[in-house]
Amino acid sequence: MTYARIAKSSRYLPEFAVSNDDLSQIMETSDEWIKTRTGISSRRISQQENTSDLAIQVAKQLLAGEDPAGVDLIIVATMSPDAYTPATAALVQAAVGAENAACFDLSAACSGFVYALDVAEKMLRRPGGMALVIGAETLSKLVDWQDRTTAVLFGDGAGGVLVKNDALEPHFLASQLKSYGHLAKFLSAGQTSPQPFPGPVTGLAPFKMNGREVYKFATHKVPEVITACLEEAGVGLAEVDLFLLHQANYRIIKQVARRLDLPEEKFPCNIAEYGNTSAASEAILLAGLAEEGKAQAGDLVVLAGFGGGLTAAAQLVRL
Ligand code: B82
Repeated sequence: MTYARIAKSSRYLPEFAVSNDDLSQIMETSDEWIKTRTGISSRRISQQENTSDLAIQVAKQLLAGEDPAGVDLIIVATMSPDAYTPATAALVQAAVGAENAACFDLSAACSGFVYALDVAEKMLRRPGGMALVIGAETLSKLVDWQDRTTAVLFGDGAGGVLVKNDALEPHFLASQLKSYGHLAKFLSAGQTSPQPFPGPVTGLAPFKMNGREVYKFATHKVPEVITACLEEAGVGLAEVDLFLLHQANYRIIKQVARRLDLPEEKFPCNIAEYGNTSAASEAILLAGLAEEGKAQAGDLVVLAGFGGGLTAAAQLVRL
């Protein structure tokens, strides 16, 4: 009997950085306004690359030194896929030559990476098997640059992990995947509408967010799913080394730490640099911390996502 574990993490951010001051040139906003409400200073914006291009960079880094034919599964968590079909994961498959992999995209917005990691762990039954779990977004293509309340929030990027089923002990210790469909209207992007017959194919609607409602949701539900997840594993809050939360807003992260009565130092953030990258955010954070040696093998980590759906998800993993 072997168990799945996170063997490697990686991230890829588009080159082009857009600062708050840059945004204040094209809309009525300011660095001070954005920073104090969100914690964001800058975000990366993709100019030429689509979501699959970002995901492919991550996949290539994850598979360096591995046989791509040994990959059983590729899941791309995204709310900004290249297309409705083909799946972004299929484009990743072709780029890395993972000819034996089952490939699909997973749509759970900013909870998508945690959802996908849980699905991958449960699907990856072959001893020695491998899965790529990637969160990738080009949210800039869903931004209404006339709407200063949402346009300043989002960024593009990708992060992911290589999951290997070769551990002698469990590394995925508990998970809570929650959805609250009755709250769906509070956060949407890419809304479509039925066409009159016979009508042209039309575009997607941009981001719409009821900030007050989603903020209330996040600050109440995230502590709840984290607590339930730890209870399921029989692990105490104090035993956890790091809480890697979706990077939506630094006030949410501070508030969650406060509600759990934990020091903010256990909640590392990169929202200042990259803004809200939805499904990519926890994976980008994890890979960055691993690069800096701040997340290491053996660490006990909670990953927590929350977003459109509305959804909230938490997972306890031993790195
Ligand atoms: S906000 O409503 O404008 N606000 C909180 C009252 C500012 C202090 C706001 C802002 Br600005 C940015 C993000 C949120 C927020 O609550 N985001 C989310 C909540 C739940 C799920 C996902 C998100 C997300 O933004 O991804 C509120």
